[in-house]
Amino acid sequence: MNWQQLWLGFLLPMTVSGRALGPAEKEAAVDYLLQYGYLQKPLEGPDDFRSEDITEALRAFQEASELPVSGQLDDATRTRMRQPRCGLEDPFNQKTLKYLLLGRWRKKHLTFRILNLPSTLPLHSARAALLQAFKYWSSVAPLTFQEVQAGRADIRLSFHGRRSPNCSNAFDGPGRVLAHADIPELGSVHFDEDELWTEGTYWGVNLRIIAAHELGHALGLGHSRYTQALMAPVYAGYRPYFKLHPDDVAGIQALYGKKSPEIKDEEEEKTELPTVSPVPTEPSPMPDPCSGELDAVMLGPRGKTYAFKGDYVWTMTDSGLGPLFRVSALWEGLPGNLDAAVYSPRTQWIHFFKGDKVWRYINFKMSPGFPKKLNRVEPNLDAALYWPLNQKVFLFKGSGYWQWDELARTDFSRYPKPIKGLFTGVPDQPSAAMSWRDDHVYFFKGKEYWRLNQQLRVEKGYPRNIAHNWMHCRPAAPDTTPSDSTSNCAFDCLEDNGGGRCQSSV
Ligand SMILES: [Ca+2]
Ligand SMILES: [Ca+2]
Ligand SMILES: [Zn+2]
Ligand SMILES: [Zn+2]
Repeated sequence: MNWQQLWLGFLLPMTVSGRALGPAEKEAAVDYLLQYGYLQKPLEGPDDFRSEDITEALRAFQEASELPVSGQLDDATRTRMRQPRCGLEDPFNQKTLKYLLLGRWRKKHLTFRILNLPSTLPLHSARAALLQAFKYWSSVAPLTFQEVQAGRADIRLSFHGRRSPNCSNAFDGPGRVLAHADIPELGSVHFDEDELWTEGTYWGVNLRIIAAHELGHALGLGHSRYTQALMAPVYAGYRPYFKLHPDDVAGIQALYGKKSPEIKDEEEEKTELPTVSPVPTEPSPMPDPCSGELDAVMLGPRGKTYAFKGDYVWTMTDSGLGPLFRVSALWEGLPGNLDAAVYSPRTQWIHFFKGDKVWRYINFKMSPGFPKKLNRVEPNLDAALYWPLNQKVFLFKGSGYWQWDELARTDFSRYPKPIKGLFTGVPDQPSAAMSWRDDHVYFFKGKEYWRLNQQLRVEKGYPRNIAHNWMHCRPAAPDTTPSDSTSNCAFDCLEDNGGGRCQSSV
């Protein structure tokens, strides 16, 4: 019996939300734990894993990822394993739980060479992003970096794909592993050429932040257990005002010392950088979350808020937006450009609507028999929401709504009813709607959103700006929307905390 069979044998009774996990999912999880150093193949004896070892590895991964430590392959764990990340292992510093040092250069003046650039960015933007990545480190440690155009360089940056003559470690296509790097004094920094590398936008993967992370490895830092640190293994998404975390600074200074003030001035002059320009705004199927316009929003399982636009979906958290995923990468078999999405905590079902079809998923798995034809309500819905007070799903189209009991045969003959008869002050043809974890119902249309009170009336001060309050996009000019002191952030809830710490703040 090989280790995979053993793993299946031991853990087959393990279920998530009442359903058994497929063998492929378990295998993928074991592969992940192996690949990133949470699980080691035994050096001698039978080539298999004991279930205790796998449980222990899952616990270590959950602890490092700040997830509930269950030792089970639960949904939160599997979702985290799907997130894009660095290709290096996570042998965290078990003693201090902070930065980990892997090695150091015996000199502080290093040369670097950019061997090629990604095709997804204008050359000057890509170069500027890479140069800025060096600057994060040289501004806090007494390091200088000098670019060379030819010949040997200490640090060599390049983009390669699934195969490369210069790398034994193939990349894996779009998503998952984004980049990897060698520790000192080797100096290779590799980026996956199949990623959508971007700058100045929430689209794709931010080249500057990932380059800074990989340079951290090239300079001798391992992964940090602070999920907000640059050196955290999982990509936390684009952050417009990105800065090094104190743990990143402490790590690099432990290797190379602190930067003295006079070196700082000299170095800043030398490496004066062009301003990093955002990607050109040519027509693209990639949505810009800052445009504010959405196809659908959903408060999903475990309090995660999803926003859908075109072929893409992203999560919205208290600290900003998660990375953009293709809809079909999360929910296999689901098309983009959805009409509406709604999750029901009563049934655990997620329903997606598009045209005259409806799809049902439990977490990320499509239920048998779906998609089905939508034949008792009109096609091309505008929006959908679950209302916890009566545990019904509401479907919206034009100026009307249907109220649907998922577990009973609903008589739709008296529907649609006028939206305005139940939801006072809400616009017709909403783009999206949801009940959120602050117990308020929200409607979205165009660039604006409305919040309703417990009597389902629009509250004073609405509509407000979606991009500003939900997407954390800063307007170029001071925002004149009436707001109180807490209105800048719609997300006072930490992710995955079960909703217990929610505060209403929009
Ligand atoms: Ca990849
Ligand atoms: Ca819609
Ligand atoms: Zn890394
Ligand atoms: Zn490589």
